[in-house]
Amino acid sequence: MMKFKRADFPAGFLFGAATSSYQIEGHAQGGAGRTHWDDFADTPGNVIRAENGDLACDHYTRFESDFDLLKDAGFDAYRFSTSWARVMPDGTTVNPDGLDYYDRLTDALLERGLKPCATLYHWELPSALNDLGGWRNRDIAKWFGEFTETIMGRIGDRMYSVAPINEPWCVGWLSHFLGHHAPGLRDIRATARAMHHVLLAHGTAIQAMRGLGMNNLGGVFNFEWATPADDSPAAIKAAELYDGYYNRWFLGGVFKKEYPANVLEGLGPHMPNGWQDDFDVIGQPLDWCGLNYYTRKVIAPNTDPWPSHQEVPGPLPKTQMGWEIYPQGLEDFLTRTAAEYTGDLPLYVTENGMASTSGTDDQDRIAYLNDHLQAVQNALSKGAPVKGYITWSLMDNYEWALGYEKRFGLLHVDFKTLQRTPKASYHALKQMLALKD
Ligand code: IFM
Repeated sequence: MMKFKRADFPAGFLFGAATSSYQIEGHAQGGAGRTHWDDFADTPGNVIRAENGDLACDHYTRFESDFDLLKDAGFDAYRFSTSWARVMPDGTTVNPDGLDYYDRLTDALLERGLKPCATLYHWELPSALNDLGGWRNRDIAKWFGEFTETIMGRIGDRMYSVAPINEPWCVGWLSHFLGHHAPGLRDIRATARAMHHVLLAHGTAIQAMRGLGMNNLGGVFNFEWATPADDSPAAIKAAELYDGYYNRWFLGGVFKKEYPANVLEGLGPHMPNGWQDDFDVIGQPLDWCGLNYYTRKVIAPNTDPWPSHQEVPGPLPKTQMGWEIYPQGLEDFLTRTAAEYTGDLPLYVTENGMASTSGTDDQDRIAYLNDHLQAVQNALSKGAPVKGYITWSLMDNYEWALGYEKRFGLLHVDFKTLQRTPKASYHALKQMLALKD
């Protein structure tokens, strides 16, 4: 069971569960357009068993009963994303069914007293826009602003909160430098451009939503703590660079209107012309900052070209993803973000959870959640203004290049029958959330 009660957290502290469109909806339904993730998954070798999100959890037709389960657990909020290609199949032309879908989904949340927390983009770009260069093309900011106006023009009046882009590091570095996600590039020039344009698009979307009169707008960033492999100056420098391009690039751009110097050493020569003039858009004031946190990495130097380092195995227990379990990193990121970047701005843990092979008796997930909620408590007691905790994920789903075998859900999904079965972690959280005094 959970070692906490809801009452152990400050009054009004929000608890929620998260998902994303492509990972659960069933992208082949409802007139959605082809995305660069579909192209990536159709390319041999990119995704385990070449699995894709065509059906996924069929949340597209089952969202009402999924929200019943969310409500029955006692959650306050639901973090979901809107698929650009469902709303605008070719990136620009509106699909009325797509807008209707998110309209119905929003009302279904509100009818159950759940707060809708939207993310505009969670990694599936219309292929037609990828054909034009995708995140490498500066025009993506304009296209994304138009998408933002279209979808939020329809549902923005009923959102509790909105963030433009889930995990900009994944859009930039993971997808253009490491090539692990769509569009699967390994190209430093593409990386520099995507790392910048993703923030330009973020700021453009914030401007668009302010123009619609919306508030409670934030950014959702992912973080990995970088631990030097040893005490040597070279290992410390390597870990600082990992911290720079993983964590500080995005917080620096948005909250300080500058990029870390150690990252610019490598990316600077490849940046688009005039990037220095974009920080007023990138640094649009926000109402909150969201932190997605799962793990740390142990970093050692190597002799490769920049960034000249590598991850080495760490000694801690690992999840099904092979990720070390390191709750201290969550406490440290919450306190460091407030101290160095955001001050009194509300912080939310917008994703945290683990993939596990333990099926419905997921005691390991309960332990993980307890340890990370303890980290939140520690950060609160040090003064970090943490206002909520949203776990990843409501249900087992499509874990991108790793297909359907990595299970992050509070609900087990049988991918043959699509039946949902609450796991022990679902029941434990339900019990915790009911303890209001
Ligand atoms: O499944 C992903 C999600 O799409 C973004 N954050 C991390 C999760 C687990 O890898």
